Amino acid sequence: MRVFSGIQATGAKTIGNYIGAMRQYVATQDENEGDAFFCIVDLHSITVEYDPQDLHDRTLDLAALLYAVGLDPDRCTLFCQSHVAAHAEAAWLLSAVTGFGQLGRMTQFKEKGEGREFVSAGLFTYPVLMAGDILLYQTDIVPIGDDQRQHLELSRDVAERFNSRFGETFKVPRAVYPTVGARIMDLQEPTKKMSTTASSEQGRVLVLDPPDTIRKKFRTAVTDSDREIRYLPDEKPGVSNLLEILSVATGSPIPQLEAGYDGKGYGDLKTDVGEAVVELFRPVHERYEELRADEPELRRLLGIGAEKAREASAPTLQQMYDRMGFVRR
Ligand code: AQP
Repeated sequence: MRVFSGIQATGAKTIGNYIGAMRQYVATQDENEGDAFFCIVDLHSITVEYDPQDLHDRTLDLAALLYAVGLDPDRCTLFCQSHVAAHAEAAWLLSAVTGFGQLGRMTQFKEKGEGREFVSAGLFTYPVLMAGDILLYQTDIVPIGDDQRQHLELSRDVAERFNSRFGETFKVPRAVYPTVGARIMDLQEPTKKMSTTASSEQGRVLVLDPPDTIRKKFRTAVTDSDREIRYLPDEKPGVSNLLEILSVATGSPIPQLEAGYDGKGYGDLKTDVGEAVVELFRPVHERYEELRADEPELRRLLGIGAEKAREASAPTLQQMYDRMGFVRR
């Protein structure tokens, strides 16, 4: 089964990115050895205001982090989007079969563009680039968080439209979401998604936050004025979010956790989640420091990944050009 997923090189990565994406990457790598492709989508990162030096450093930070959480360069392909020119080419070709109206309905475009003086054309067309990322690899499954649902639907529509206009070219990919934690919520505003860019410092927990910072953020998480520890996402979003995080960090199912808190208060839950997350990330922190210190090795590994990705994507790109009527040689 071919797996593909992309992750942006902007901002420090949150526990939401870890649960929604990275953890699934490692699981799908293990289940589909040699057939999983993960992409640091650096071209996506320029669609909003950014600093070039920051993009450069964050790209290497993210590569180190992805290896630290368990991606294995011998068993999967990790690469940077900008290293494989096919991605930019595919985006342009696919723009011919992407509707302007459909792009305008993307909620992420509306949210990220709202209230800004300058909204880049790239922010609008970003989902086309994403569709190309996925389709170039004849992908079967795309492990993502719930917030990417609409973009994945668009990728499927684009694949179908291309196939019916130019002939069967792409596999139509299917998304896979984590069973628990598909949408980790902001700790201070638990009705909103925890976000790299939109959440406040206290509202988001970073994978690389120091242990005491992690503990403090959970201790000050917003819950409600009730006392009962129950998993009711609509009525008790704060408590339910903490239970989901605890469930992922400990491996215990939510009903079992709920039962264990009979007679206990929110303070106990917050302390336990904090400790469980500190333990979850402890080995990641250690591996990250080692990997990040060796920049030449990171670049070497990304180079090998890019080579494999170029090889895997080239036949599909060639087919796209051929089917669309281009004279190539
Ligand atoms: N809160 C979340 N819960 C579960 N999954 C999440 N993801 C993001 N936030 C959550 C998943 O992480 C993957 C990579 O995301 P990305 O960094 O490429 O871009 P994003 O989705 O835009 O991430 P952020 O952190 O939310 O940044 P902002 O808010 O700036 O856009 C994706 O699979 C995503 O679903």
